[in-house]
Amino acid sequence: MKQQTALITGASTGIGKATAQKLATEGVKLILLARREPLLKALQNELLNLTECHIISCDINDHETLMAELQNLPESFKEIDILINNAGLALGLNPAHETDWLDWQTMIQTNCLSLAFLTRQILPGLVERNHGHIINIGSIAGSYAYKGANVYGATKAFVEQFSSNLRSDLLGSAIRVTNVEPGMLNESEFSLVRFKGNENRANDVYQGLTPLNSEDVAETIRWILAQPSHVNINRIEIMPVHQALAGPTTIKN
Ligand code: 8X3
Repeated sequence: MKQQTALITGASTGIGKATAQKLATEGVKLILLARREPLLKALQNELLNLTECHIISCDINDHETLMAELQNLPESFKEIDILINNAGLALGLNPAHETDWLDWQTMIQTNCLSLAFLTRQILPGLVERNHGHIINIGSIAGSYAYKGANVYGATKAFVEQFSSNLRSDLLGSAIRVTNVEPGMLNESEFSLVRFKGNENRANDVYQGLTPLNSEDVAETIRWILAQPSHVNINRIEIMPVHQALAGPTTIKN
């Protein structure tokens, strides 16, 4: 069987990096996309003995550069089998009327527009080869409302519905689409970005509970990809034991 090639966005840290590490152990060739070149190079070096990696250091919101990079992929990376749309962010946890409009714009731009843009670029190749898997990283915030999630949650609801609608459009093909919906996750820059570098606020979110880590989600992605080719995991929701719809628990063992 042909060696698979996966394009992972937001590959330099968190879920993206953990997924790259996981898929490398399965021998999947990787296209790693993120803004920070030094981090991508370090990851490429780390995975050197496991698989081939091509790195694209560019802002996913720079669509012109992104398109040029995709058009100039090295020959052996041109046929992408797996797209992991992981790049995304939350900014702020303030009530809607106290938020920064630019934060809303950035979240919609990155989480919705750029995810849709990249998917639109990759889809024709998948359809032509009648093969492939798109894995979108959504969030529990796309299904459940909580205070301060306002536009972030709405962007993840977009990702969830976009995933379902892609499934409808691709019905009759062999292409699979999955929306992965993690809850509270540490060991990534997610919370630090949300609170704009304020480490105390970022860490406060996880006080008294054990959140998911990126490896938990990466392992779920490995499992999704390993399903027989006639099986599509549509959505999968993953929370830490210490999180439920009521919010983080205060009960301690
Ligand atoms: C982030 C998960 O629980 O912080 O996507 O909203 S949560």
